[in-house]
Amino acid sequence: MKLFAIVSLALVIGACGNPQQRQNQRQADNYKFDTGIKPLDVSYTSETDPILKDTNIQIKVDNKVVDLTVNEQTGLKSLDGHGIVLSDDEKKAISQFAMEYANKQNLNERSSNDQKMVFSALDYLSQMPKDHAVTTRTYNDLNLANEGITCIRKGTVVTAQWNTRYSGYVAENIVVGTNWPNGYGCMGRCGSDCGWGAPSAWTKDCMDHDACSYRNKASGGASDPNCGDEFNEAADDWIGGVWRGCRG
Ligand SMILES: [Ca+2]
Ligand SMILES: [Ca+2]
Repeated sequence: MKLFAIVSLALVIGACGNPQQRQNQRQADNYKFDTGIKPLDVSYTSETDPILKDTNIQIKVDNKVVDLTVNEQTGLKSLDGHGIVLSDDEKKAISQFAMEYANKQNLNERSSNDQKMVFSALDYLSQMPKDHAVTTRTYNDLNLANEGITCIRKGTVVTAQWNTRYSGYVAENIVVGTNWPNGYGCMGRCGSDCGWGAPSAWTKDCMDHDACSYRNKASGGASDPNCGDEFNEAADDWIGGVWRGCRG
């Protein structure tokens, strides 16, 4: 009888603790990118807390590290690049890794949010403006410049707004989804050009960034000092826009 009581108590304690549910879910993968000079290692780890619904993603290229925290309900919470600047080869390596990852995971609309976030984070970093330093930013506070995640729909007219080194405010009315030349197809889509079919987000901050970087490149301006801030403000859109339902 006493033994039965002890066994029962142990079962009850075991059920309450339920280590299966509380354990963080970890994923990781890596890739070697051949630059022709020395190979670059790219990797990611992600760890999801099933209670808080927070996922910490760490992306490494060579010895450079970017940390992101994403919440299943609120989207991108923070992005910390520890002040790194990515070279063209490093961005190419991250872009290749994003493709490898998407192929391996068979990324599609029905993929998990975690998988979409890892892919979008890699895709975002691969499009970093030249000489742009990735610093620490949080995405909980919205202001006039960072409009959070505002969905836009293909075929509608949106007023893109941005600033440059010389001009405090520039605005232009643009039809969402219109194709501009030199890699600017699908205006308003988060990501370069029209992508290749992976789920994409279409948002206001991504339109602002597209328009800023197209107009500045077209006029010979550098992308970072003019559009680095628009790029920062589009991070939450790029990474969380798909699961917010901003499908264009
Ligand atoms: Ca935003
Ligand atoms: Ca700007």
